[in-house]
Amino acid sequence: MKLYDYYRSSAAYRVRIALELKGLEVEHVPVHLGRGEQRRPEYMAKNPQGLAPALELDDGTVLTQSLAIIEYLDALQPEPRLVPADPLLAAKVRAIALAIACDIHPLNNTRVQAYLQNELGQSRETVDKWVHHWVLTGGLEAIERLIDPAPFCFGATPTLADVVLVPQLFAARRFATPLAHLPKVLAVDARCADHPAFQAAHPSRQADAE
Ligand SMILES: N[C@@H](CCC(=O)N[C@@H](CS)C(=O)NCC(=O)O)C(=O)O
Repeated sequence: MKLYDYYRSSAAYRVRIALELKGLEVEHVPVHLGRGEQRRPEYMAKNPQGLAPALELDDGTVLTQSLAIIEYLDALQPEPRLVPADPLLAAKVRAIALAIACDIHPLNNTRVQAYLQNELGQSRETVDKWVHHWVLTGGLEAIERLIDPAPFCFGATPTLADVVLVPQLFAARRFATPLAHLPKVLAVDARCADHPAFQAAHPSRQADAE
């Protein structure tokens, strides 16, 4: 399998954590988002959304959308399970993952920030204010109230909730989002930082890191 990846893409980082947790090896193919490689025709042919990540299977099938890719990996190799078998717990885990992937991340994505600055003429300061507002309000501040760390978001082992939360915190720090008022979220992040799979997937450990 090939993962079309970019070291500091939080969506690609989610998939890297899932692969590491499951011990699955892939070839990493860097797509430099800063240079716009995601919009090259060769890449658009694989992912018509022009976003990272994409996972190309050995038969050439290409999967897009990080959560769909992770659910595929969870079905392919069920241990360790990232979406719990218990339906109630699964719903709680998916709620965190979806809150981040659907409600937070799209508002701090590169293309959204670039549009605010370049097309709508907003200053970097205003864009940072936008990012902080949408990442925190109804976002990480709500997640602080939804998780139940023990020590991961929902128990003794990482789930999809942790896999999606950690990259969002990496992105939040990149844009200097204040996080000190989120002790439960920070405790989960600190626990994950000690886990070898999360360490191996960290942006700073990727071959294309700058
Ligand atoms: N919902 C998508 C989001 C993918 C996404 O937005 N990827 C970002 C990097 S984190 C990207 O490729 N951005 C490039 C751009 O905005 O042009 C997923 O989960 O895979």
